[in-house]
Amino acid sequence: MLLYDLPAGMHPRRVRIFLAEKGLTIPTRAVDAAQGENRQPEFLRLNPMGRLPVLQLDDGTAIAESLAICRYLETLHPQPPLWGSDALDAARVDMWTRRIEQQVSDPIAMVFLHSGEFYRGRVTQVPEVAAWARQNLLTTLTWLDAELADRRFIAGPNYTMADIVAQCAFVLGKAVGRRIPAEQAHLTRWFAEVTARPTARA
Ligand SMILES: N[C@@H](CCC(=O)N[C@@H](CS)C(=O)NCC(=O)O)C(=O)O
Repeated sequence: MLLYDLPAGMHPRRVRIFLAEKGLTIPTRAVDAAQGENRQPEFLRLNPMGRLPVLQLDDGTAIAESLAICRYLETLHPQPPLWGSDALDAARVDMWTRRIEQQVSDPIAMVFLHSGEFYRGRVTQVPEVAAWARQNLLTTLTWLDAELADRRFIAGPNYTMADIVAQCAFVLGKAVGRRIPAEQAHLTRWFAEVTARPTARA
């Protein structure tokens, strides 16, 4: 296997943390997106979307999409479970992973895409989209803070894929000026705990 990585990217970071939590090491190749390496024909053959991460299997098969890569690795290496340990648990993790991706991670990515320096000249940036996402996130964070009032992690008592997606989003959130407000005590407590894990800087 070979993992095509973008060290500064939010989505590739999900996979690196996932691997570290599993205690797995996979040969990794950093792709130079700043120089457009991910838009070259060789990379587009792996992922026509030109995005990272991509996991290439030994037979050449390429799996793109960070969640699909983690799901695949979870099936191969179920311990320690990061996607639930029975059907109900797995459904809860799926439910929360999807919610976090749609409500938190995608809007933070939108702020970055539509206002960040990296994407200037690479995509059509619409500042209003960034402003809308930035504003909308305030409501979302209030909701998530209340959700975390009575449980330790996003999907329940255990650290899961949903936490990984959320922590990676908030790391990017800090960089784009959408930090967790200090008064959101539950979310702040959760973020301090997940970012103190030895795997957080993988
Ligand atoms: N939904 C995809 C999103 C992948 C994505 O947007 N990756 C970004 C880095 S975080 C990327 O490759 N950006 C480089 C570019 O668009 O040129 C996933 O979960 O893997």
